[in-house]
Amino acid sequence: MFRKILIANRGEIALRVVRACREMGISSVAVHSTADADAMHVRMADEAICIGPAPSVDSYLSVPGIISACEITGAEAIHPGYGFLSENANFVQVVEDHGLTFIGPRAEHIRIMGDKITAKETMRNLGVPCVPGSDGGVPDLESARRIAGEIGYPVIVKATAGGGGRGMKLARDAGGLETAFRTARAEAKAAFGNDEVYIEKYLGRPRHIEIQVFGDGRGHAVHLGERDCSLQRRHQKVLEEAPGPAITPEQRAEIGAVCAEAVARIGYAGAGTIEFLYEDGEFYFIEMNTRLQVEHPVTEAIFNVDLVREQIRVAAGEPLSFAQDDLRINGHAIEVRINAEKLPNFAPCPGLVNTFHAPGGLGVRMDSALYGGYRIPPYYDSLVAKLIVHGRDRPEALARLRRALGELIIDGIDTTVPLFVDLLAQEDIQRGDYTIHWLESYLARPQG
Ligand code: MV4
Repeated sequence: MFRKILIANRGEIALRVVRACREMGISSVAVHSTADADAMHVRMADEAICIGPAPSVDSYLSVPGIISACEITGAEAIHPGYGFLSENANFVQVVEDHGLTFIGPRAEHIRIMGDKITAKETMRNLGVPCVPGSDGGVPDLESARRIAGEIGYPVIVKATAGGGGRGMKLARDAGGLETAFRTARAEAKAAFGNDEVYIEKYLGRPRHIEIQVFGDGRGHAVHLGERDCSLQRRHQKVLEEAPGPAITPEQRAEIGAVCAEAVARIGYAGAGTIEFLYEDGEFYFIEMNTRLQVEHPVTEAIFNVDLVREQIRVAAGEPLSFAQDDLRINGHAIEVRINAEKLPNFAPCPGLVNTFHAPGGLGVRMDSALYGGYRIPPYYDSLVAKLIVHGRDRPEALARLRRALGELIIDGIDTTVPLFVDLLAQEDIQRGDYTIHWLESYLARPQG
């Protein structure tokens, strides 16, 4: 096992990794920008090292800075958290070239899943059900017309280098295809330097369901069910829950087995998420994320596992500490993402936190790097806390979430907490009856 791990991240996820390291008897190294000298992850880690100025490109994204920090501190492995360098195949290569261990999948698997056409082709060949569409890239408008005609309108044109909602254009009918195709290509070229696009049948009212998988890197893998992450605004998740309110145990077992088998066959190492659109009882693969996700705690809650501990074990060459048959769902979990943002426009709202009081009690987990007197810097993501509740069933989890939100105090800045109080009063939310469009349409309503 590693003696020392460097955490190439900040905020609540850096703290999450520090906690796993401490429980495993592993020493932790925080890295930080000059703007984060007072950050909680710096205080909580065993050691901390400044790697550059405030802008992420000069600090949390600085490959030389992070590699140097490992050499100075003697860290043997790097946990990337999410975002930043977590899905950068070139970074993984550099880490390995320096004799260090990346806590995550191999560079090859990150590269495959980072190119959405290659990801889809790989998954289809592994037996994972995909959205009907072009098999591969669409080189010109003529091919686009032929393919769209075959699969039927509406269709969506997506950038292979995109993902997470970036670089997508909808064509409702044949008349809209030329504009969708041309603008998707132009935007992809400008944003990613790669104008390759593909076409899919557009699904009108799906849910976003993602399957948590875990591979040991030696051809064995398990799944940990699904999360329903349909409640999103501008492709940012707002609330996630597990299990998915619309998914039956039979569907879970079936799609879960397909996903575990797929990642086992490619020899995948560590945590991964296979994203699907789910409509009328069917799953359609869209993308795979090769990192630990923000919303991993809802899965940890219902399966009673520590996913970061498992990532570290697998990276150190140890086996997973559970088999598929050991994994049983216990109850229901919900996470809300508390952002330093001012409603109703979600404008970023950094600044001084005067008072911070985290809720507690049975079934309540608060992952946050906030503290009273902390000044939230304006340079980074606005996520400041994740409140995760766990109950015996969904109604109990909802009641616990309402209760916990009432205990939470964050004074001095605006947050998205009032939105969650409002959402909990909505019948659709209470019934679990929502698609990927529910939240945006709720926010567009006069009273919402
Ligand atoms: C789609 C789709 C409908 N049909 N693909 C957006 C993010 C990216 N991961 C995939 N996205 C979508 N792909 C087909 N064929 C609708 C979306 C989509 C969406 C997906 C998940 C969660 C929220 C969303 C909001 C708008 C559009």
